[in-house]
Amino acid sequence: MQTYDLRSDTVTRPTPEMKRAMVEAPLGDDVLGDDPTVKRLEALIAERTGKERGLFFPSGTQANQTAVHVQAGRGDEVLLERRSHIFNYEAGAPAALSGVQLHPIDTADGALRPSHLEGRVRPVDAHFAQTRLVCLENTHNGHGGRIYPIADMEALARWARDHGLAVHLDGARLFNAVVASGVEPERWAACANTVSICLSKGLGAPVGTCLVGTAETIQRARWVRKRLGGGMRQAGILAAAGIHALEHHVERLADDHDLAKELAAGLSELDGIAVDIVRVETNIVLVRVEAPGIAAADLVREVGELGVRAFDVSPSEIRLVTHMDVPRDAVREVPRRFEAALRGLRDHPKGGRV
Ligand code: TLP
Repeated sequence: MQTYDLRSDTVTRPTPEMKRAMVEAPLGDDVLGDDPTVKRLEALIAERTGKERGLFFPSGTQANQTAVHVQAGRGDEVLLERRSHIFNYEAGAPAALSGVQLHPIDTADGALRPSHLEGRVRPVDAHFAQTRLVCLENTHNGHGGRIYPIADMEALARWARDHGLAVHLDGARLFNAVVASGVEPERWAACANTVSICLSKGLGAPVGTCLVGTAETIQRARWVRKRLGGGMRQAGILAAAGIHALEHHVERLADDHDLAKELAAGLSELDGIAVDIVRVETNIVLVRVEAPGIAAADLVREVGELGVRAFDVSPSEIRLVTHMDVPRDAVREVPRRFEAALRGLRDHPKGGRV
């Protein structure tokens, strides 16, 4: 039986061409500053984002946490959206590694606007944590891959500058936003002091994230990366995959977006689940489970037995992520298997199949 792994766009495997680029890459010791392929990737990503420097990290989490660390200190406060990755899925790192206080703010679509932040910058007074940094996310994972409207991000950036705050953009899926909106990466990146961009999500590299910013910020980030154990030696073998991804896998993200929209349309026709099709802007589909007595985790288990892998992200929500390794016939097969799983759960509540 064909399986469809829609748990994340992190599950992709390197293509034969990408593997060839990795094997053929010239290498050196990157901790000693000698790896030409890492340097090439860092220069390429800096150029694409219009920033002075780039720095290659093993993961998005380490890049985000380094950005937090270099822009906020112990006891400082960081403003961010409540469903953001930095707040929810980075193992408590802002507290554990940087000693910062996070101030999560609710939004309807993941985009922080000046109106959300007005009055949240704490006074300069010994009673208060000092507000230093705002973290943004684009596309927004927790809000189903929503794109941050560029005009809103530009307004937020102006507001942050006027209030003396630094801005970090978690752009793990920035190129999904670029391809879906047509807004160039430089324009998004201009809204932030630092931007992290993952190569290991929809772009299909096995490992790696780049952080970009000014030469001075990236120099400090290099120290923090080393301290966190992120200094890698012949890392060019991984950076080569990142270069290949940037050169060959950006435009094709549009296929993932089309597939997500078609999947959403198919799933929205089923009884017992609901999909807000207009909210599917990139490669993530959030499915709401509305069948009485059926929890998202039950449906994930049931559909998993039918060869469709997904994650429940709340008691009533399932996340499906499209990527380059999802066969096209998923458009027909995945809704069919969801329908069968829902039927199975209705006939045998609690997954008690006999
Ligand atoms: N997201 C993963 C999980 O951690 C949830 C996924 O499957 O989507 N920023 C954003 C917006 C992300 O979605 C992720 C990974 C990261 C940062 C962290 O990247 P890694 O996994 O490389 O540390």
